[in-house]
This record gives sequence, C-alpha cells and structure tokens, in this order.
Amino acid sequence: MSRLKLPTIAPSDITPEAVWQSRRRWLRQAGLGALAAGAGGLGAAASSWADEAPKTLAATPNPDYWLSNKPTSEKDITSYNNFYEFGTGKADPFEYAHQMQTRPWTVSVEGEVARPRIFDIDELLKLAPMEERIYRLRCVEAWSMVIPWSGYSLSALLKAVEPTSKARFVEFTTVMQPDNMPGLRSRIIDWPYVEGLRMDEAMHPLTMLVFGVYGKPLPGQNGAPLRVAIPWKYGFKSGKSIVKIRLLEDMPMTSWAQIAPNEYGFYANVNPGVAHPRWSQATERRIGDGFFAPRVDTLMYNGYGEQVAALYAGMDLRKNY
Ligand SMILES: Nc1nc2c(c(=O)[nH]1)N[C@H]1C(S)=C(S)[C@@H](COP(=O)(O)O)O[C@H]1N2
Ligand SMILES: [Mo]
Repeated sequence: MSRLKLPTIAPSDITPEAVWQSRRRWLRQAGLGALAAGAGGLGAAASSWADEAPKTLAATPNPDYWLSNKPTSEKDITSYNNFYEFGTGKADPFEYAHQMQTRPWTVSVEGEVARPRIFDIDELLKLAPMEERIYRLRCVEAWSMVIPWSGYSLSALLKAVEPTSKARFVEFTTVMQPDNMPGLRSRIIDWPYVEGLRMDEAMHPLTMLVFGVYGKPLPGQNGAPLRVAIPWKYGFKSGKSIVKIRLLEDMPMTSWAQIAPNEYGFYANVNPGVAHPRWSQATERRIGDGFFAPRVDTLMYNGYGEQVAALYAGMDLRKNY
C-alpha cells in the first residue's frame, strides 16, 4: 500500500457554506433548547450528546493503512450519507442524526464467547490505542470516498471477550431510537439494521472499529458513537451506531440480504466483475470530484486485494457475491 502523509484540511475546504450549515444547525438546536426550557421550566437544555462526549479524539496516524489518494473533504464525508434510520435521502442523516442520543451508550458483546460483557463507550475508547487510518469507502450505488477514520482493529475487542471454538460469524446490530430516527417509520428494512461478517473477516486487521473521522468524534450521520469499517466490502456492510455484537456458529441473516437476496449477498466484496442486477459495478464516481469529472475504475476488493484475497481462495465469487 502506498504511503503519504495526511494533508491537513486546507482553508479552501472551510467554505462559507459549511460555516452556514453548522450555524444553521446550531441555531436550530438552540431553538429546541429554548422551547424545552419554556415548556418544562428549569432551563433543562436539550441534553445533546455533544455536552458529554469528548470534543476531540487523539489518534496516532498509522502509515501502514495510508492511501495515496487525497481524502474526501470533511464536508462531503459528513453531509452525503447513507443512514436509512434517518431517511433514505443523502442529506437526511445530516439533517436529523444530531437528534440521536449517544450518551450513555453501551455495547453488548455476546454469543459464542467465554467472557460476554457489556462495554461502556468510554471503556471502548480506551481498549486499544486509537489510530488514524485512511480508508476507501465504495458504496454499492457506485460512488466512493476516501475517509480518515480514527479507531482500532475490531480484533482487539473480539479477543477481549475470548471467542469460543464455535464462533464462525459476527453479527452487528444498530441502535433503534424511534423518537429520534424518523426513518424507522418506513418499513424498507425490518429494523434494526443488522450486518455480519465471517469470523476471519472480522479478525482481519483491516476491519476497523471506528470512533472518529477527521480527528473528531464521529458525528451522528457517520455512525456515532461507534461503527465498523470494512474497506474491501461495499459500504452497506459497515453498520453504524452499534449496540450489540454477537458471535455465532451460523451465518446471520443480514438486513440487505433479507430485503433483496438476489442483489445483496452476505459477502458483498467490492468486485467490478460482478454487476448489481440493475447497474454495473465496473466504475465509480468519486464524491467531491465534481459532476463532470470522469468516473474511475473500481478495483477488485476496492484495492485491498493484496491484504484480503487469501480469505476467499477457492470460493466462487459469482455465487458468493
Ligand atoms: N445502521 C446503518 N448503517 C449503515 C447504513 C444504514 O442505512 N444504517 N448504510 C450503509 C451504507 S449503504 C453505506 S455506503 C455506509 C455509509 O457510511 P458513511 O455515511 O459514513 O459514508 O454506511 C452503511 N452503514
Ligand atoms: Mo452504500
């Protein structure tokens, strides 16, 4: 993998629009706070997670996981999202995800493990050294981003609970907050959002438990307070805002495979050679390059073949898509 220093955010990335958007949100939150104080008295300010969660996230750059590509702007990464719990529009997560309560937050790690345990988010933040890694994210909708994540390998957490010899799969479950997640009212998905990995995929050092982006704690729209990132798979495999991790003997049923098994397989490895039934996966649009920029070729395993191809040796990737 090529190595390059992470460029710091250029002043040009801090556009007046970004400032405007954050101010707009701030005003809205302040407005809600005032409303709550007026109705309920005692000035009970809207208890936003931002009051309790850390504002910064120290992470050491790990050049073993660097890409030569320039990261997508922070603005694009945090305003063009898929997080169906908040709606199916790309702007819905930015619009609504600040409503999600991310403190207190626990993650139950259970199933085929010798030491099942409920971790508090603040314990998880300290479980292993926080690293900054730059990963590619390739969405099944044929767009991509380059994202500087902060976190550590999921294997650190899985080792802590001591998987039994029966553990062959890992299942990730996303939080459900009906009052804060307007998307839960629509039935596209049989909520909660569930994703899964084979044990060897979950233990691979590239598979990351993510707590931050661009050196800050994850905003809601990116999966606060923690999500996974599996860079050689389509983005939908990387579940957000996780509350439960279950180790299993059998392959779990996952949300997208349940909705449309002919379109979304369990493996979902990025593969330009296997088209989605309704569109090609051969090329992708890089978010931030501009509408008229040429599309780029999608790489097998999203460019991570050297690291992960061995996991699938001997498997028919047309069948196991
Ligand atoms: N809980 C949950 N996790 C989710 C999704 C979702 O709708 N709900 N969307 C997935 C999809 S399709 C993609 S492409 C990535 C997008 O991650 P990002 O918005 O941080 O770029 O999140 C994935 N994780
Ligand atoms: Mo996606």
